[in-house]
Amino acid sequence: MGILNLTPDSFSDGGQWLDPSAAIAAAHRMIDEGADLLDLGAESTRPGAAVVPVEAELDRLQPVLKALRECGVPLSVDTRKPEVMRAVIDLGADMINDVEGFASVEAINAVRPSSVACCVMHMQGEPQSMQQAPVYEHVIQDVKNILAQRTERLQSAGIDASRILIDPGIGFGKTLDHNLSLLAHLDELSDQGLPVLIGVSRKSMIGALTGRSVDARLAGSLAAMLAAVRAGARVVRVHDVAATRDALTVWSAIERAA
Ligand code: HH2
Repeated sequence: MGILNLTPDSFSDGGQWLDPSAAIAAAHRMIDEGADLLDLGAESTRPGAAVVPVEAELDRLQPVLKALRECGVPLSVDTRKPEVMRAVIDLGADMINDVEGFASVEAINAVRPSSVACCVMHMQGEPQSMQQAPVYEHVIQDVKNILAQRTERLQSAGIDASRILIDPGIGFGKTLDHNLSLLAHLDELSDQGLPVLIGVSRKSMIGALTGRSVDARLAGSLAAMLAAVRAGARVVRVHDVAATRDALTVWSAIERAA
């Protein structure tokens, strides 16, 4: 899953794709490099990020979504606002990626009448404050329980399990140790065997482990990505599609020979 942030302030690629024609070109480049789907986001959720009004979020998304409708890969939209969900579904989005994990009835109602896939992500707290003091009794069990509650509510609302992915939300209200435990135990996150999506690309946990700045975290991101795939991740959300594709090609050839 290639990341396309249509934002001025995303932590690693903020401002690069604000111009729709640059964003559309970047999307085609990621598809050429082997992306199987794209995730379009118009509001940064990095720690401390400002909330973007609905109109501004839609103004950023609409031209890019319209231009990419026929691009040949499914389009996910990373949003936590029900109004934005409804509008992008009307524009042909294939998946809604909600970092609030469809916590609100409004979010559930926004996806219910459609056939879009739903990525249910776990976040403790709010982006403005989530990294201040995240606390869990037992991080894997706690995240698993919240994800199970959320996915059960979606299913009770009539959304089939085949439409649902889960994501432990690396860096969303988690310390380095929480992130590492979750990455090592991805296979334990769902009793139903729901597919796991993981986003670790260039994140601060890579910086904490390697001491590298955001623009020098590719090697660390690839290592985390492969570890996540080995632990059961089915979709990896990444900025560097070509390098990720190469790493996966080599790693899976070795796995097949084992
Ligand atoms: N991470 C980010 C945003 N959305 N969605 C899912 N499902 N999983 C993630 O791990 C995830 C996500 C944060 O990364 P990025 O989009 O690169 O930055 P920003 O939030 O600053 O735009």
